[in-house]
Amino acid sequence: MKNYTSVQDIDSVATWVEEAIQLKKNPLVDKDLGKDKTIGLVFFNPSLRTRLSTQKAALNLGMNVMVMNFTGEGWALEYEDGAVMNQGTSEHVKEAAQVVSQYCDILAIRAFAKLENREEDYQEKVLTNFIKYASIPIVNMESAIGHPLQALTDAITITEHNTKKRPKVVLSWAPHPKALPQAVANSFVEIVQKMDAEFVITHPEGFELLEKITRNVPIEYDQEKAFTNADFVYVKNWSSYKNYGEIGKNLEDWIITEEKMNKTNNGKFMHCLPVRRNVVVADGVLDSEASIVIEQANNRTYAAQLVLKKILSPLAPQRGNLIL
Ligand code: AN0
Ligand code: CP
Repeated sequence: MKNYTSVQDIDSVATWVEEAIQLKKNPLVDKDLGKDKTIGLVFFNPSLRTRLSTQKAALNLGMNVMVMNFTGEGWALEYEDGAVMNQGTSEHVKEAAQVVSQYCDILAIRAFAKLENREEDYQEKVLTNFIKYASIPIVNMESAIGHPLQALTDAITITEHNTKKRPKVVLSWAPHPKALPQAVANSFVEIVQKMDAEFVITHPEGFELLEKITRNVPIEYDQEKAFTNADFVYVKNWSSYKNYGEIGKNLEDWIITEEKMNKTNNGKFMHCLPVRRNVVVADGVLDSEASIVIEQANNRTYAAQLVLKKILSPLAPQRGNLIL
């Protein structure tokens, strides 16, 4: 595999999930695969899980890791072709991407949606320009449109906790005081469509995700109805796609409570984290047995490790038949 930029890069979710579960059992099985190889992790936004789990995954594969925070530390990058750079930007992505390609063997990038201009965000200019100008494989650590490392993690976590042939999975919108991107929800929707599940999305009217992504997944505007008999409740806030970046008004009632979870079939509570307690979800749910968010975060390491392994395998020196 060259790049991992979207859930669409996964050829078989079931196979990848199985491979990741095997890696979790024996994380050091490929500890020499990345020997003398370096991964660069480039952040344009904050992170706890993505930064540490991707680093941990690389270390399990024997790689060296370099981390660069652009916010406050890197040069402000320019992305426009032919720009006259007499304003705020100091370096063009053309040079930056080529330079980093000389220091690293794989480059992972986090660049969130800015939520000001939908067309600009959905063009993914940071990710696509790095892919265009870098000469090394690129991994998406959450772009404007998607968070495929999180989605693979979520598929692993659902599979591990699933007891049914076809579980009911609900993606529920929840309130948040600040506008958040659609990326996590988008990638979750894409991956669940590739799994054997009964899938329902519930959100207030006006919070429909891009139709090209949700396709024919049923949308239920009555949250409690959606929760009925759910085996997994995956909770995430996102700001409106339609009224781009708007957070809505008087939607506090969409918080996840114990009463709502009681409608489910002993359902598990999932969230990618970070989560705002008692805004998105009540303490009683997050601290209950139903919550699997900590294990979910643990699985970030194995999702990242599987992706890096798939990228590294063709890069590793081919060992011919050993002559003893
Ligand atoms: C980010 C988001 O919603 O995309 C990152 C989640 C993994 N969340 C926040 O900014 C709180
Ligand atoms: N879930 C997730 O991506 O967390 P971070 O933003 O802390 O990396």
